[in-house]
Amino acid sequence: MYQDKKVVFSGVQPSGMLTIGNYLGAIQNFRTFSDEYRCYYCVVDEHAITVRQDPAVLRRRTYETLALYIACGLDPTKNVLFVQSHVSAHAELGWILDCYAMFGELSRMTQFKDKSAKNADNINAGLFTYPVLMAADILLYQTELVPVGVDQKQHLELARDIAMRFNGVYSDTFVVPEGYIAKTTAKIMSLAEPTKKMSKSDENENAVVRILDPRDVILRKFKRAVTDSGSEVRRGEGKEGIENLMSVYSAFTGASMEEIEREFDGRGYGDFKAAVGEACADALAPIQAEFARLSADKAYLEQVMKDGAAAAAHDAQRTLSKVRRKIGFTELRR
Ligand code: AQP
Repeated sequence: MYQDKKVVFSGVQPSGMLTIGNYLGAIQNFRTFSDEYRCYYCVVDEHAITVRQDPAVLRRRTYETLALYIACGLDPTKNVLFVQSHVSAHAELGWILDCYAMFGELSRMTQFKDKSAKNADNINAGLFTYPVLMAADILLYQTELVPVGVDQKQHLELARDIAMRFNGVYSDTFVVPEGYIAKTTAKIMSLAEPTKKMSKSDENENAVVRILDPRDVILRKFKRAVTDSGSEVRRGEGKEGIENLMSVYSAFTGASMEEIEREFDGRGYGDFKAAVGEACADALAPIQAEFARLSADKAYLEQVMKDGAAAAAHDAQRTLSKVRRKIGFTELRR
């Protein structure tokens, strides 16, 4: 705990331009904790290199992701916003925790299986141990709550297991974190294949709506979204595409699923898709304007990075020192 406040930690990989899945499943919820909790929101660039990245693009996206955090309402004076590779304690605790995570449990991670299938020519050890680094990210700050999309639930369970295992061996060291998963937006689906998660690294541009997509692109992507052969806007068997669009519409307008069914009763898919596109574009417009303003001020973003790294490194060091002592590493005396 920091200054008697409970801690929230979460991160986003700069592995592509962020999607409305990242926004609705994660970032949108981040700011709800800023007043009550000590919040750490990290751009997890060390996770991003588990998949091959172009260095110049990774650098640019790291700045963009930080700027998007701020543009989405995360005030750097109220939240610790930082870049993972600027705080070496993450990699250090990651290695230590590797020695407390089991090969069998890592082999069961579905994201490892999915990403291995997608990157068959680069199934590197980092891809395999990714959830342990994620556990280190979380446990370093004595985190109580981790707001994430449902795809990260399994990794979060692992972080809890590692924390409990370590605490069991050495006495209480880590807070055991809880996940915070938003109800209707926990998994926004691909617009092209509505049974698959929307992912920022999807090669099919029509499958994803990006936070920075221009209005006409957003409208076009929703218009083309794959649905079903019916015409009624309602939930049900075989209607994953429509249900996904309803979740998006609900998230951007605040309407409940029942209200949406009533609002679009008898109006057909064309009308509904246009309304979803409009609602999404309207909600993203202020974020896009703020992003453009911030992107023009690199000095400001660098200052945020610097301040965030200093604050995070200071707090992370307290946990790391405790861990080092408990496992029997020697200390260098000054
Ligand atoms: N489609 C989604 N619906 C709801 N939440 C989502 N998240 C990701 N996609 C959706 C949540 O966004 C946060 C950041 O995700 P990440 O960058 O750590 O990586 P990811 O989960 O692997 O996201 P992507 O977009 O699928 O990235 P790539 O394509 O690089 O693998 C997390 O809280 C995640 O749950």
